[in-house]
Formats: sequence, structure tokens, C-alpha cells
Amino acid sequence: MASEVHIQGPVCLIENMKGQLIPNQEALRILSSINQPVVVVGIAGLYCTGKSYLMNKLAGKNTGFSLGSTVQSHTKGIWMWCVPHPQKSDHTLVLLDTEGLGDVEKGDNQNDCWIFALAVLLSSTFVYNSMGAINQQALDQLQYPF
Ligand SMILES: Nc1nc2c(ncn2[C@@H]2O[C@H](COP(=O)(O)OP(=O)(O)OP(=O)(O)O)[C@@H](O)[C@H]2O)c(=O)[nH]1
Ligand SMILES: [Mg+2]
Repeated sequence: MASEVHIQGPVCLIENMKGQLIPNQEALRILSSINQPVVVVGIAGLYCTGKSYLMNKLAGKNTGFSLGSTVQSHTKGIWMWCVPHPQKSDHTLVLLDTEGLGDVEKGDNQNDCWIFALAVLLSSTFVYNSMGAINQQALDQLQYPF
């Protein structure tokens, strides 16, 4: 695969503009330039729950996906980061970080559903990030895309 893909940081894959989800052409070009197997790990969950932080850790980095510093939701749309797979030298790891769900200021449940569903569909391994124990509320929130 082209080494340029690896040296880039995260790029926006799906832009969330005025409630519409639009694929970013540059990100699609990067993806189509990868000519080896990919492992796609996506994450979704409530906003401000450390999703971007965790994905940076999965990339083996402290920085990368932009982190929030307030109580407001931070990541918008779906962001992608292509890094070498830590164990399979002939694979590329594609990390997908998504916009947090349940932001009361945004208040767009339908848009949340689309983001959640896209993350599930795009991922070969999907991480549902929830705070604390997996309780009934966390399970109820899994109804988002269904
Ligand atoms: N020390 C520490 N800080 C964390 C951890 N997880 C998240 N944070 C901090 O919590 C804040 C929010 O984390 P983000 O990763 O931006 O949360 P997010 O779920 O991506 O938020 P949205 O993009 O708004 O959905 C950041 O300042 C992080 O540095 C953690 O496990 N340990
Ligand atoms: Mg985030």
C-alpha cells in the first residue's frame, strides 16, 4: 500500500453537514489506494465518553483523533485513520471514530441513527462504548439503528 496513507493523520470520511451525511472524496481516494487487506475497527456511543481517546490508544498514539475539552460534543461525522496493523504486517488497520450519540443540543435522533448504522456497517469489528457497567440503559440505547 502507498506509504503516504500511513503518514497521514485522521481524515474526515463522512461529513455531517446540516443533517446530511456526505462522503469525503479525499478519504475515498485514500481508501481506494490501499491495496492490501484491511481490518476496520469502528466505535460509537454517547458523546463525551472517551471514544476518540480510546481510538488514539488503539492507534498506539496519544494524539490523532481530536479530543473534546468541554462538556459539548466534539467529533462531527465519521473520521478515519489508516495505520499499519500492529500484528499483521501485510494488513492495514482502519480506525473509524464517530460523532457522539445523544447530544441534547443537536437533538437529532435520526441523524444519530444514521451515524450508528454506518459505523456498524463499515466496521469489521465494532466497539460500542458505554460508561460504567453494561446496564439496561446501555442495552436500550443499542436500539438506535434498529
Ligand atoms: N485520563 C483520561 N482521560 C480521558 C479518557 N477518556 C477520555 N478522556 C478525556 O475526556 C475528554 C473527552 O474525550 P473524547 O475522547 O474527546 O470523547 P468522545 O466520546 O470522543 O466525545 P465526542 O466526540 O463529543 O462524542 C478528553 O479531554 C479526553 O482526554 C481516559 O480513559 N482517561
Ligand atoms: Mg470524539
